[in-house]
Amino acid sequence: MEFEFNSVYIEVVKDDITKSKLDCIVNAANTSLLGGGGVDGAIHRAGGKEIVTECIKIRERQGGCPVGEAVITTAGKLDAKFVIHTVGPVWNNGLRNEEEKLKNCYLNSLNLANQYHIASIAFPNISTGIYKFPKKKAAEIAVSSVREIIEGNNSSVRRIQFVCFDDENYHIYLKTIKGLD
Ligand code: AR6
Repeated sequence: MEFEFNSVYIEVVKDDITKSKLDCIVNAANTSLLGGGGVDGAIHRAGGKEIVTECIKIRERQGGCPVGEAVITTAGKLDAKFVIHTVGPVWNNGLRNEEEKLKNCYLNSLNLANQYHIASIAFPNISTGIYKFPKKKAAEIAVSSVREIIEGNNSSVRRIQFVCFDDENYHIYLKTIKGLD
């Protein structure tokens, strides 16, 4: 399903994000940037060693990546040109500013994409796996954050994909995005 909003295409797809042919894919990483399970493990496996080599350099420079922030590396062997690694919050009953931190993941990833003149970007459903953020709330935050950037009207990003892996997220995103109409 695809929507056009302020000349930016927003799509919801059900897929494995490592297969994406867009310019940039976003990784739901952890603060160590050294890889892990879920989509992080899949991206590092498919992209090869080049990605972790750049992550290690970033660690040496700035000591990992704080929750809500984002860093960029090569995409190694993937079709994408870049991987933006962002660190979602672990859900803790909403008591630790998780909603704002998740919003920052989307805003900071899109700002970084703009700095690199990236035209198309694919997001996974950050924090909704191992980090257990409630899926509906996470989708609402993802869609509203993206909308905020698009309304700002000065980003290089012209196509944004929400890549859902599980049926539940896919249906939640379809419903949430229809609210944009
Ligand atoms: N393509 C697209 N989405 C995927 C894929 C894939 N190949 N694999 C999983 N997902 P998670 P988190 C979905 O757990 O909750 C890692 O160990 C998955 O269904 O990958 O942010 C990191 O190193 C879910 O909807 O990330 C961190 O320690 C979404 O991606 C921690 O997990 C996010 O699930 C981050 O946890």
